[in-house]
Amino acid sequence: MTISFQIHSLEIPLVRPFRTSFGSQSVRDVVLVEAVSDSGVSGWGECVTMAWPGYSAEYTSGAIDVMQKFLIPTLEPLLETSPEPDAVRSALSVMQGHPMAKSALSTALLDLWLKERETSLANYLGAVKDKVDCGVSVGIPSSIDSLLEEVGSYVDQGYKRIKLKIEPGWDIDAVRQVRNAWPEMLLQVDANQAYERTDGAHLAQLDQYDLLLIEQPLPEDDFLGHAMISREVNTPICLDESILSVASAQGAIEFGATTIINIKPGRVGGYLTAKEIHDLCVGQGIPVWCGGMLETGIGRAANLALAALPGFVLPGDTSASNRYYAEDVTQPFVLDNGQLPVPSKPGIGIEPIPENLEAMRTAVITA
Ligand code: OSB
Ligand code: MG
Repeated sequence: MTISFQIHSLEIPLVRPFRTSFGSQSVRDVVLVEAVSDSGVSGWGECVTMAWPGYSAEYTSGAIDVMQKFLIPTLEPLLETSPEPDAVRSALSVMQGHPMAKSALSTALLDLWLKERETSLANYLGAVKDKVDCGVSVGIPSSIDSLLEEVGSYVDQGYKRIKLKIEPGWDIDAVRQVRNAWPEMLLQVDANQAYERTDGAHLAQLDQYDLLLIEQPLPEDDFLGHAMISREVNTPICLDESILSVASAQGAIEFGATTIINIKPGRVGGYLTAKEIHDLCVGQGIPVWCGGMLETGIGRAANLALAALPGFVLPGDTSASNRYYAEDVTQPFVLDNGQLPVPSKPGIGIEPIPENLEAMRTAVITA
């Protein structure tokens, strides 16, 4: 075998705790996958799992386990030379589920493959921009005062869109206060599955605040429920957790469960499928935007390439490094006029800084 993998586990403190309807975190435990060729070149991919299965069924130690026990052995016959991206995806498709683990491995291999071809990920995917507009996702804070303070600091930094995390008990009033303070700001909310089918009338109270969208009010598998909510609420419904494949995107659109889609490469098994969902949405007139999973510079670099495709017409959760981390594992991404640059170097266009990787690392496994 000429390509081997190193699975790096890191712990990086968040600049402020991030609370959503599914839980709170103050440290990001990150897994970076490194695909090492015997000519000494490395490709990198980030595994975006959370430590616990609160956002989706995947979780970090489970992802490491499935990579080691099943996914890497499945890829082994392909690793004599740098494999074609499509071959990697079809090999991994014999194992069910675990899109985030698959995405981390396939992105590391894709980065390596693109470096050999001296092509950037942005170029490979069909990017049409060299900078992208950035939004920011605001966790559920302890009070309205701290919400207004946090939003104010992001507005001052130049973010082009604010997303508030909501849950029952922290929704209508929080939105009202932010809307009153910033009447013109692009504003949207994300419920992370915290509501029920019967909450349509409640959520319709948000219609008066001119939101871009309401993200994922109901559980992941409830397409019918989202279609029911869409009939009661005028604000567009946008699915995140429910969109796991091209087929689920197609189904959700047909069903009337969603009119805008949040694309996260980790959630759909990698950048090839993310691009296919983008292409489907462009064909159907469905606007898309790039979601985030509190990535380090490794995952962020690749997301910026994706967000530069033409269908990404809304600002994404592609915030600057300092939104999350006092120090990133890579050179930091710095906001400039509400935008981040799309990396243009070969592959994902960035690598960990060796000293930072070592300082943040809690474990490394060779697989
Ligand atoms: O639902 O979009 C989400 C973070 C972790 C898990 C799920 C979500 C989020 C965010 C933050 O909203 C996005 C980011 O800034 O990376
Ligand atoms: Mg979301």
